[in-house]
Amino acid sequence: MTNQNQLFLYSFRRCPYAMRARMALKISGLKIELREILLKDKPSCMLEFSNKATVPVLVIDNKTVIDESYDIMLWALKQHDPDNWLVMFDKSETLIKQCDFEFKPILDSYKYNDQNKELQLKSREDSCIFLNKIEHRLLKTNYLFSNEITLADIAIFPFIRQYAYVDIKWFEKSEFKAINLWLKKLINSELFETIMQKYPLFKQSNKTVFLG
Ligand SMILES: N[C@@H](CCC(=O)N[C@@H](CS)C(=O)NCC(=O)O)C(=O)O
Repeated sequence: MTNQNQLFLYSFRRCPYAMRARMALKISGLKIELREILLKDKPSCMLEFSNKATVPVLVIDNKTVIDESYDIMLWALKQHDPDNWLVMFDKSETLIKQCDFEFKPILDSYKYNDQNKELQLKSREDSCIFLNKIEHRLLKTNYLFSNEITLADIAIFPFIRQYAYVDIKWFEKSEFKAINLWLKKLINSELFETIMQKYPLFKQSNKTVFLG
């Protein structure tokens, strides 16, 4: 894989799945055309590449399509992994899957049930199983699997960020002190700031926009 391959990413700035894909693509150093879309107005060319109709979608050379964020991360880091994010890959897979398939539905229930306080509080309670797990890890090391950032931190933190902002005052005062510290470091990182910059919408802009 070289920079000669044409790569474009359909993305939505505030989507946590797209955030983790953009971070892995950015750290890989590959040149990526960024196609910022609106979820309520997806471009037909994106749907032609992937009828799943979710972001992120990575298109390689106009033919190969990767439309799962975790697979995009792995693909990018397999091309180039300058900070060794893949170093704990085998060990971190279970935790990432727990985030995606167990924590994420609870997060959605917590986030979208603000009209039903009882259900929201129940979701907050349920979320503690996963949060306790990562708090426990972060009491031992600066990041989830070591003292350096690895794949799991990047795959998981956009969802914890979303969770924290549902009720940031509560979260900051909660027992999850190590998570709070970890989250702040990742949110304030240069890499995250870079991938969170505002891009013009793909449909409106006639010019090619690159990630970063
Ligand atoms: N499993 C997918 C999930 C991606 C996903 O659900 N993305 C949301 C945005 S955060 C989406 O595109 N939803 C479609 C919609 O809202 O129309 C992945 O990891 O890429």
